[in-house]
Amino acid sequence: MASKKKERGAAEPTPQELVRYYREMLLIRRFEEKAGQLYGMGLINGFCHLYIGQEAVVVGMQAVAGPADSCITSYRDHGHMLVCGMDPKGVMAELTGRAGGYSRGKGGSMHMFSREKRFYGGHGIVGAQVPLGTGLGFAHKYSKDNGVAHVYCGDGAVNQGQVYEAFNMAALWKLPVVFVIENNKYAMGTSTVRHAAGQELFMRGAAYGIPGEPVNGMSVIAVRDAAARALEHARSGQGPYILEMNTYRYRGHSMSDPAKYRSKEEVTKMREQHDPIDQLKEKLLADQLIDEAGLKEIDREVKVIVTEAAEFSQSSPEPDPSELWTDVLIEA
Ligand SMILES: Cc1ncc(C[n+]2csc(CCOP(=O)(O)OP(=O)(O)O)c2C)c(N)n1
Ligand SMILES: [Mg+2]
Repeated sequence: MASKKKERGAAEPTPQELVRYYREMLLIRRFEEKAGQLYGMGLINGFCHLYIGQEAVVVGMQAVAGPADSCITSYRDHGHMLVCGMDPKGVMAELTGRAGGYSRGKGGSMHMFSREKRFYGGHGIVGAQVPLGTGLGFAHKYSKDNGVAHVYCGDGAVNQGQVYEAFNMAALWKLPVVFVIENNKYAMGTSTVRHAAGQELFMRGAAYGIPGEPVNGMSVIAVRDAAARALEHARSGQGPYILEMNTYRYRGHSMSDPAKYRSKEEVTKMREQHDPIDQLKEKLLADQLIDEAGLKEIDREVKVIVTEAAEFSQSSPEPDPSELWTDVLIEA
């Protein structure tokens, strides 16, 4: 039942796996910093929501994902795409609205998909991905492919009515879905204390008999452990599971957020004391799983990937004007 933790988690991560998680989190961080820069230079237009601070959540979830699992999230989606294995060049080029982008430059930051990588968006309507993701869970069950749908949403999104319709059906039909609530403490400028009746968001499925647990979303190891438990539950036919990831975003809601609703001290404290990348780096060094030279090499590799993505996002041409008429209506 809700909030009751089961004993079983993931097997201990190997040193190689821990280093991989570090690399993946760093890739997201550097990619997002670069996207922020390109936005500042006027090369990215429209909305752009960065994932900086929340990296451990998607990296820990994907660490124990199954080969057929699918993923769907909100507009804060760049990190999810990178960890699902989508090409950083295609993601960055979509941000700059170029033909080489995942939606051929016509979708932008919030609207990218890859059926090949089983990433189903990128959704700008708050909460809309939750029923869609429940549908992915239905598809997994119907096709018996042993997959689980990883359905991400924010703390603000869980106040949406459609989320509870989805919870009801997912529980009723025992669909293989893990609902991942990324509680970064704010929905735009409104804190959870001001927008949510009850702060235990992992309990929000209790009326439907959906188990839930709170997770330290700043620790990739804690996320991985909870993810293994939740995915096992869903994959074995016991129905949906809720994970409330307690996390934090360092940047504004979107690039156009003056951030007047929280203090600089609050952000600094999270960055300095709870950063997911720094914490894992310290562990890797303390356990002698890597040395300073090894860390520098990862830094360098990540920088190359991000630089190449940024270059591609500027050299790829803008979509041809004829593209205005494609993908608008589909023949019946
Ligand atoms: C249905 C709907 N209502 C309002 C908005 C405007 N809006 C965009 S993001 C957002 C806040 C969502 O916060 P949360 O779910 O916590 O996600 P986060 O941005 O923190 O990742 C709002 C109200 C929207 N896009 N869609
Ligand atoms: Mg939020």
